[in-house]
Amino acid sequence: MATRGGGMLSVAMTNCGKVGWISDARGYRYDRIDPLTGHPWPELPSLFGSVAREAAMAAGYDALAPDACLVNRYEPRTKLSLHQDRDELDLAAPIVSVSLGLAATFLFGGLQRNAPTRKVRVESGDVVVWGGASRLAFHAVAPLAAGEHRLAGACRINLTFRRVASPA
Ligand SMILES: O=C(O)CCC(=O)C(=O)O
Ligand SMILES: [Mn+2]
Repeated sequence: MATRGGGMLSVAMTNCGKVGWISDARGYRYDRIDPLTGHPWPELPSLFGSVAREAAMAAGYDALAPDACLVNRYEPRTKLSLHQDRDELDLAAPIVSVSLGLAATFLFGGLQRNAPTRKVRVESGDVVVWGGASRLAFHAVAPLAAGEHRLAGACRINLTFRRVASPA
């Protein structure tokens, strides 16, 4: 995806669910339409919904009913800069993040951009959940180390489940 500044995000992204997170020359936002196809995003598979719901509950939050799943694909050397997930209208719902494929270093900071970050190694199958007081915490992914994963090959796939719609 492109950025407002005319660059490209190094991490490849797509979505499933009612809305998807997109970035282009106009900036970033959630949209019901995939700009690449002109069609709505594929439905969020019910198994994905169960994983998100159960992970949120296991982490002590209310059951999450995700309406968006951002799919990130990292190749070696790609990274995600420090940011907050704050484009969702429902900030009461946690974020559920599932890691697959190559391991990565997830950096989890505080509510201020300059707060120190904690390094968390995330391996295939690991799930990170943040919400409540940490919902707007800054976070990042360090440049991916080269490697070969038995199932995913030379890449890491991350799924983040989000509740975007405003609470009823
Ligand atoms: O890849 C990850 O572990 C985090 C992804 C993320 O923060 C995002 O998509 O907003
Ligand atoms: Mn994020």
